[in-house]
Amino acid sequence: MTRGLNVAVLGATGAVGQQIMRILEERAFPVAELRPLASARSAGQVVSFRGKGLAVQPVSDEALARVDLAFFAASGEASARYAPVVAKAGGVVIDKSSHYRMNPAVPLVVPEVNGYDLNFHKGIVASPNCSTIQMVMALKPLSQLAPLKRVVVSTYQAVSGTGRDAMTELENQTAQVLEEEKPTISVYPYQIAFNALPHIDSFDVSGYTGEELKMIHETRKILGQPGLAITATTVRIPVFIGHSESVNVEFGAPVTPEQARAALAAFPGVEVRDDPSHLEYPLAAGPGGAAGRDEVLVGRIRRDQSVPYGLDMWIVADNLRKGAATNAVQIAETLLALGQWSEWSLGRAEAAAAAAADDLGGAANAGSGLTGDER
Ligand code: 2RA
Repeated sequence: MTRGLNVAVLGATGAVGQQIMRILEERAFPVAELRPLASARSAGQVVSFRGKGLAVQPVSDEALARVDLAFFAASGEASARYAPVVAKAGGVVIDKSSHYRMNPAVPLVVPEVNGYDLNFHKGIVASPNCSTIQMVMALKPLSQLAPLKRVVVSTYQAVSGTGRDAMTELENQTAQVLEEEKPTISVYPYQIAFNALPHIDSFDVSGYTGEELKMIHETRKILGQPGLAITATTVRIPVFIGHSESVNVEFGAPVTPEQARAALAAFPGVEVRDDPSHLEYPLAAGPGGAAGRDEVLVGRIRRDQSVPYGLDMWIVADNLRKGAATNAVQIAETLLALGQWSEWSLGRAEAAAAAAADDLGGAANAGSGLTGDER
C-alpha cells in the first residue's frame, strides 16, 4: 500500500495543467509532493495546490528526478524530450500531448473504454484528444449492441481547447464587436467571436485537419478497430468550455434508440439527456450543462432514416475535465488500483524507511482509540 506519490505536472500554468491540480485535489489522489513544472518562460509563477502556493520550476532532467508520476500537459516537443527521462527512471508519464498517441508501444486510454490496455504500458501512457474521448465514451457501449460499421462526426469545439490565450481572445473580441470596434485577431486566423471556423490544427495534404485525423486514428486505436470507417469535420465555435458533437453511427445489425439509451445510461461516466418533448438535450453551458462536470452527456438519439441500421446523436462534454484532466487523473487512479506503485515506489530507499516507520506506527496505534476517519 502506497502512502503518496511524488507527482509532477508539466504545463502547470496552462488551462489543462491547472485543471489537473484541481482534480487531484477534488479526487483526493494520494500526492506526497507536487512539483509544478513549466517552460522557462512560465517558471517562477506561483500555483496553488491544497491551499498552498507552489513556485513553478523550469522543466529539466533534474526537476523530474525521483518522480513517481508525471502529468504532461505541454507541447509534443516537451513530451518527446522529457517523457523518456521519467520512464527510464521508473516513473510513469501520463501524456496529454499528441506525441505518443499513435505509438504502438504506448497505450492510448480512456479508462471506462479500454482501461485494460494499461496492463501493457512501458512507463508512458497517452491520454487521447478531448474530442475523441467524449465520442468513444458513447461509441463503446453502442459497439457492444452491434458492430460499428461507419461513424461520421462533426464537432463544435470550445476555445478553451486551444488554451488560455484563446479564451481571452474570445472575451476581448466579443466586447470589441459589440462596441463596433475592429476585433483584434491573434490566436486564430480569423475572428472567432460570432463565428464558426472549420479549422482546428493544421491542414494535411489530404485536406483533413490534424484534429480530424486525430479523431479518426485515435478512435480506431482505442476501440481496437483499425479498419473502422470514420470521417470527421472539426469546427471551432465561440463557446468557452464544452465541446459538442453531432455523431452519426451506422451499425452492422439493428439497434433501436431505446436500446442505445439503455446501453449508454448503464455505461460509467455517461449520462443520457434525451427528452425532446421537455426540451431536454445535452448542452455545454448553463444549468445542468456539461461545463464543470465529468459526465459525458448524450441525447437527441434517433434513428437515421437514410440507412438500414443507423443512429444520430448529440454528445457534449467538458473538454478540460473528461476531455483532458479528469481522464488523465482517472488513468493514474486505474494504475494505482492495478498496483503500479505498490512495490517499486516503496522500494526507493527513503520511502522504504518511511514505510517501515509508518508500519510500526500503525501497529502501535492499533488499539489507540483512533476512529476510522482519523486513521
Ligand atoms: C482542441 N482538441 O480543442 C484540441 C485540444 N486538445 O483544440
